[in-house]
Amino acid sequence: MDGKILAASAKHPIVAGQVYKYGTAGFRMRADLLPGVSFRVGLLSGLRSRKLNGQAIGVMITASHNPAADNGVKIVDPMGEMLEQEWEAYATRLVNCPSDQDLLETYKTLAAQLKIDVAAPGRVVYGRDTRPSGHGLVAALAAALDATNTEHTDYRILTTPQLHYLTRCVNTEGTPKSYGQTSEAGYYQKFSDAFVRALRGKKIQGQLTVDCANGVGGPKLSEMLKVIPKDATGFDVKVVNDDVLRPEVLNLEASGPVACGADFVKTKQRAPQNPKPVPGARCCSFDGDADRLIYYWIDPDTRFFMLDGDRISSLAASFIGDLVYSAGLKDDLRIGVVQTAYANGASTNYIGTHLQLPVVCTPTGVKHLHHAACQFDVGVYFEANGHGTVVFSQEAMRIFREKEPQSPAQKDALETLAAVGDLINQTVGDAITDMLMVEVILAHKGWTLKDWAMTYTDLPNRLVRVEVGNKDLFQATDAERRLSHPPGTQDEIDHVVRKYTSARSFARASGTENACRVYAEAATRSEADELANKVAQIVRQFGS
Ligand code: G16
Repeated sequence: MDGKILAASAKHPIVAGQVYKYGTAGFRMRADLLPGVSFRVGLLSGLRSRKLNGQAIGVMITASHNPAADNGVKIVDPMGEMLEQEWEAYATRLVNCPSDQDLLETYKTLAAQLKIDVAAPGRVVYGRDTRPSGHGLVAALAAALDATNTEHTDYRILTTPQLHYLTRCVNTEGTPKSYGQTSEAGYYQKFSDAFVRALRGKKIQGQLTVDCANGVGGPKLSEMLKVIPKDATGFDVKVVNDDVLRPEVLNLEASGPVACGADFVKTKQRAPQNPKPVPGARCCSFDGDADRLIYYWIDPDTRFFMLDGDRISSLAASFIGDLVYSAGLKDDLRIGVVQTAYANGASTNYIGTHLQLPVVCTPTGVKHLHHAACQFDVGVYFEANGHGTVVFSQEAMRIFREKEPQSPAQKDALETLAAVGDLINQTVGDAITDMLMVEVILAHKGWTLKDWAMTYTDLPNRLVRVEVGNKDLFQATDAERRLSHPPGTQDEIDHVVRKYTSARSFARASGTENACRVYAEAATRSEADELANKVAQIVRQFGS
């Protein structure tokens, strides 16, 4: 096997002088820097599978919200969760080996250290988004799997959440924990069935326009819509920005006539301009790999209004909380909400004070939020950027199915909860299933987006991306709410923040882009903008 690994590695080298790091969502950078990374991730995922007794490991090739020229490689654990954190360090170590020989030795050392039999059976499943560079990266990955005799299945073009779904299905098929059929068709069927059940005969009102960021979500949503019965649900969807044949338009970020996608909408606080949004129409945007969702509408009076991840989170928490109460389970199940520092202060306040639910704050990255959410029986987690889901414990799902109802209202609540639990992708945030969940909740409540928006008033906020010489100088602490490095930066930020009323601001290095992010909120729009710009200026100064 050694000779095979050496020969294959020589064909898929890393780029000398480049430092690679497993970041917020795996390795993510310019696609031409990645073939060697993809090869080495193949080696690592084979090891991970063998360590876990041959369970399948998932690998997704995507750069999600990043520009079309980027790509990324990330590893998915057997139940569809993100790779265990300890293994991120092994991945970083393997990927940075300077030579093929060094790589082989590190591979063998890791195997010995972790007591892994490299000759045992291993299995990896993988998929990619629509980026043209995905082809070559998949070939590099497969070369590593062949060289190490690891069984592998190429599921080709998928959304990221579909790959997470398939990974869990492969590992649970034929067991009592079976998550669904191991196929793309199985994904559509499972969530479409749950959608119909969760609606419980209610009809969705009005058309929904879905901007798919010209990414993989476009064709996949269209497939889903073929399976959802339109007459029974009233679900009328207009799919826009679903051009996956021109890679250059993939979640185009620069403001301009074709800018689109959830990241654009969230950061620029504007609707995509193409097609021109119809005032009053219900709209939402996905990102490039369909794991983020943002709702919005153009109000004839107040113009653009956005309902982001915080809003989705509070909507889901209030709906599920009410159902749990109606089902008579208030004292049996712990519901909690997980957010990051980017959550609008008004949402945290609403969830804690009005919904009376515990709120936990974690660093950015689904891996952190998911883990914290699993500590509850029902854990609602969303990042403000629209990435998130609701996780139900096995016990909660069992109670929904098996509890003997004491009244028709309890029966209704229990059946709705069971259906909602099936509707929400349990493996990771999923724009398609999250969207179906939001539509179900709005239909149950009989709400328009305006009704939903009335639940609380957001503090004006601004998110800024700041290019710096070396983003790694910026190290955060306290769930990323403060900077420990470079020394002095946080003092300056605190000093500026103190000048504003009800203000909050923080800066952190992005784990997916070569930049820092600055978030600010304050009592007025102009103050939030001004504060964000001032903090961005501090970051520029310390980062140069
Ligand atoms: C990824 C992660 C998200 C994170 C986002 C931005 O999303 O999965 O959890 O919020 O990156 O992270 P950062 O601020 O560190 O760049 P996606 O949709 O790009 O895969």
